[in-house]
This record gives sequence, structure tokens and C-alpha cells, in this order.
Amino acid sequence: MRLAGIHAALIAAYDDHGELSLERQAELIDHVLDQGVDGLFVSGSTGEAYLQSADERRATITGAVEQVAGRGPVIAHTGCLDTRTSLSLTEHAVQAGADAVSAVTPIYYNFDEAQLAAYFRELSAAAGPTPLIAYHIPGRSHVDLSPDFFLRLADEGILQGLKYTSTDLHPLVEIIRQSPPDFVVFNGSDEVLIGGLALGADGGIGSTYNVIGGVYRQVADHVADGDLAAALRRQGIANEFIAHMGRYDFLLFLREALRRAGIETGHGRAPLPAITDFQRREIDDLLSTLLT
Ligand code: NAY
Repeated sequence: MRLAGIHAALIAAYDDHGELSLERQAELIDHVLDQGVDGLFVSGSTGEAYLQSADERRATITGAVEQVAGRGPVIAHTGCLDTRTSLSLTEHAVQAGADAVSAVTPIYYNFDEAQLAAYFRELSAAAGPTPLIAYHIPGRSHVDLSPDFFLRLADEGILQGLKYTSTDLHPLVEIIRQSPPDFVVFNGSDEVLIGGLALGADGGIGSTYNVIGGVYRQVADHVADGDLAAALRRQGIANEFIAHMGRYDFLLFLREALRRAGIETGHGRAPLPAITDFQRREIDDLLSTLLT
């Protein structure tokens, strides 16, 4: 399956007791795919990867592959702080039938470039022929790496792609310009999807695609048609949504927006905040004008 296009970074779905709910996840997946997105990115930041056990992440990935059932690519995020668990999740994702695996650079211990490169080499060996997509998100990981780091691993055949999550598009354009022709680049900051695609990114992966996936579908289609003015109008709708989301925890806001659309995903895991009644009313009022 060709890796490209619009991929929703799937929200974690919990039941009313805070346990993983594959039933709710299945409903969410259908809702997301019905909006016209091409595929899914599961167990990432939006999927609360770092708030879940390895077993929960395995179940999430298997459940997603089964529910998507070939309707589009499933990229499984298998990154962890430690190599051992990342390898175990990677082997599991491959066996489960994920179309690609992806990993955030390990955080917290200030690993140097040689250690991070070794991490990706081990994951690549575990992934075998399944593509490995590095996940660069310096705003959250606080691991800042230059384009050269990713380009070297691309040339070595370790990385087959990069999910680039930053609004600074200069490194992105250098990676697109200098990487091997079949290297896949995903734009990861939803507010600049138009820019990433216009510069040659192969697609986008984002949290807000869970709710307004159809808007991003149109951004991508207009860019592909060369109609940047129309793409910009759609990007503007997305950016208004994101600007409002910025007043809240992003997952709290997205869960409430999904709830309004009839999709229940429970509450994010503490220490993520639980929604208050006041916030619920406020977000509902806001979205009733914004999404009509
Ligand atoms: C993932 O792994 O779940 C993602 O791809 C998350 C990407 C999001 N980035 C961050 C920093 O949270 O979708 C974006 C982001 O919410 C959006 O651009 C609005 O800022």
C-alpha cells in the first residue's frame, strides 16, 4: 500500500471507567475514515502513547488494523523511552499487519545523535521490510535534530520516511529537497498543511483530522490540483478551529468535538485534565457556530 495522503492521528478511546475501549475505537475509526481521510496514525501523541501500557498499545494497534481492514494505510507509532519496549512493539505492529511503523526520538536522558541513530537502526532491523518513519516533534520531545541526521539515516536505508511536526518549514524543505526520491515525508503541524504539501510533502498526519478530516481532504485535493487559493480558504477554516482549540488542552477539546458528532471516547488519562461542565458548555457553544 502506497504511503502518502491524509492520516488522522487517532485519539485514544476509553470506556466510562477509563479502560481502553476497542468498541469505541472502532466507531471512531469509521467516523474518521468516512470523512475522507486516507489512513491512520495510531498510538502516537494524540493516541496518548506515553500514558498507556505496552499491552494497551499492542491492543490499540491490532484493533486499528482489524477495523481499518485494508481501507487505507495504518502507521503504528511504536516509539518508547527504551529500545527494548520499542522493539517489542515494533515486532508486534509488523505481525499485526501495520503498513509502516514510526517512532518519536527517545526523550528525557538527552541522548546524543549516535545513540538516537543506534535506536533507529535497531528498530529498522526489527521492522524488516516494513517502512520505518522517524517522528520529529521537537516542540514536545525537546529533541532537536538537524535535517542532516534524518538524511544520513535515509541514505543508509534505515529510514523510509519522516513525520515532521513543526511549523518551521525550512528544515522540512531541505529534507524534501535532499532525501532519496522514494523517501516519504508527512507534514505534522496541521496549521501549515498547505505549506508542507506545496513544498512537496507526501501527506499530512494530524490530531485535528479526527474532527475536521474533510477540511484537510479538501486542502490536499486543492493543492494537488494546483488551486492554492482554494486550498488556503480551507486551511483558514482549519486554523480557526485550531486557534479555538489552543485555549484548552487539545485532547480535551477534540474529545468534546467528537462527542458532539456522536462519537464518545471517554476522558484523557490523568494527568491530562478532565473536562468541566463549564468547559463543556463553552466548547459546545463555540463549536455550534464554528462547525455549522
Ligand atoms: C500524533 O502523534 O498524535 C500527532 O501527529 C500529533 C500532531 C499534533 N502535534 C502536537 C504538537 O500535538 O496535530 C498536531 C497539532 O495538534 C496540531 O497541529 C495543532 O497544533
